[in-house]
Amino acid sequence: MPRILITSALPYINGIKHLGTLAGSMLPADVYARFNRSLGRETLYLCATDEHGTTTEIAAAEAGQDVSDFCALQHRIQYDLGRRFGLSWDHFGRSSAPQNHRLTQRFAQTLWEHGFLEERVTQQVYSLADKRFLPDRYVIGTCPHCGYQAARGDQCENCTRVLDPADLINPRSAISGSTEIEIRDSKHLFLRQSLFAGRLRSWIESKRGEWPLLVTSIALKWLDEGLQDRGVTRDVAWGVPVNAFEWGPNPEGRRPDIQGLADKVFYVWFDAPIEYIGVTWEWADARAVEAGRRGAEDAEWERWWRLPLADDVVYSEFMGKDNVPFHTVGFPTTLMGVNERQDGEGGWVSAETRPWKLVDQLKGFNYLDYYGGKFSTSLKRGVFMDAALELLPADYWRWWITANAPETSDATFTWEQFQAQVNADLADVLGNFVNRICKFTESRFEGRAPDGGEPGELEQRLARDVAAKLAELTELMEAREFRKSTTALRQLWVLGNQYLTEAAPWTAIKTDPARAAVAVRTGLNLVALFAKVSEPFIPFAAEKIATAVGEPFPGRWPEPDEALSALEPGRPIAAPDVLFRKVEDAQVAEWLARFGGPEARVEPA
Ligand code: B3M
Ligand code: ZN
Repeated sequence: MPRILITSALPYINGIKHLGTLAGSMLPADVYARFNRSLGRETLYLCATDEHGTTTEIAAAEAGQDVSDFCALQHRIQYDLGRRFGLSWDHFGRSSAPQNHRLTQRFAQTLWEHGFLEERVTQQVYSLADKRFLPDRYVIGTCPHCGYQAARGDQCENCTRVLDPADLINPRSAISGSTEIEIRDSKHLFLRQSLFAGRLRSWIESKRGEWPLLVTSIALKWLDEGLQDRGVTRDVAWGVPVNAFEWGPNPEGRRPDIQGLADKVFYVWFDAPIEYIGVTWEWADARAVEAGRRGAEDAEWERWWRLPLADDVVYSEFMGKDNVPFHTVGFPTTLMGVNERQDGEGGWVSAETRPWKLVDQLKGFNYLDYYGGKFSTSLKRGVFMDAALELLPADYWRWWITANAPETSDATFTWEQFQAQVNADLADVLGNFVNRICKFTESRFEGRAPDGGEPGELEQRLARDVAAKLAELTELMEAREFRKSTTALRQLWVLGNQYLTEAAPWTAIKTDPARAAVAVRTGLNLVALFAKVSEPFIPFAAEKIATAVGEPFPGRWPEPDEALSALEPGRPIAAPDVLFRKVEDAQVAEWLARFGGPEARVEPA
């Protein structure tokens, strides 16, 4: 049996996430993790906050907080919201954790010693007033092309032209507004990605057909455009320090310029993916501490990441399409460059007896929009995780988002469609079914699964249909096809409703109590089945459903042929409280007014 390692793209620390972030990473990863656990596979689902960089420094400054206090608080907030959404992380770590510092520095050292990091002198904007280098987008000025006065140093928002800070007329600092800025030389480390183009291409080619087309085409497009070497350090204070003191010579015998690299930190996109490994170490450490030890042995977390220890691990990553290049090119280059080196004669040799594992399954998503426009964190447009939970329980959101997962194209959230779908699927189909059969058991069978009677043709047909649908659902879940999985699951619920309508125990009980007993027992078995197979999607309701029919929670994913035989006669049954209240028109009207509707549309940048 494979072991399953799952990570979802690490949410940025600055601010609460909107539904689009959930849709493209954390929620599908959770659904997949829960599915694998229910199959009895050893599963590790990890996530963390992505904390470093200038954006964080500025968000902290705006909040009037020290950056490390700001991050600690925001991490806590995101952790709590994730839990309330039912995200079943085995650990929710932080890219600023010491484990990630250690790994990032260690990987960089190896890359240097293998000759894959190179020093280059670059020109950076320095603000005398702020006493710091400014990243491109924190330099503001007048666009030389269109005259827009608040153009950013990386791009003009008005005419969309890509800029260099040096192009701007009257440049000033976005932090202080000061015009006392100058261009200074600054030494940086560049990752020589261009050397890896061939290795990356054959790796990506080998995933064609297995990974979503969206993912392989984004990756190949990047490779087709020619891989550029990439600066992986920054003149920023909040990040993993380069700390090159212990680095050995590179293949040309040169050591890094300690002086020139002092005060630099790694670029956030260099250290953030390494945190996938870092958080595994954090998880192992947390478990060790729980068990009364000081920390984990390396082997405890390395068994998920280093071959051959991790030979039986299948590693799946989940992310939005904008993150795909960093996961198909950037991070794999880091790992390949640690695992291998050049032999000096145009060949490559293995440099690591226990090489680091690359991703096996990369699931990328398109965007979830709000009324056809972007969800926007900076403009606070759309529905965010905290507000969503004020309105409705997590399962409503989990269901709708998964049923509309932006897998083959972008998807759009509208309140009207949300209302229609959750009312139909959750209240009318699932909720109503569970309620009808449990209530009837309470009122006519003294709250116990009835004995007696023999299953007939109707039950045999149901068993066949359920087995086929269940097999289909299982296959779709293995393939990480979430939208189609919800369709199959809904069809399973519908089979239950159709059966009850045909078997009509409420009529049968008047003339043929044994027949009614069979129908009720079968219906209760369907309830038990629904609890198990719905758990990955709507875990909170699934738990109530399981409890209603006395099933353990979370249950095991059923085999198709045992699907309708879990319940022994006599088992106590207690109808749950209303599982899903319908979303009313008045609520939709109120939420439209609060969050904005079609008029809230923002044009994509
Ligand atoms: N922090 C999330 C984003 O781009 C970004 C992902 C990092 S994954 C290592 O929305
Ligand atoms: Zn412009």
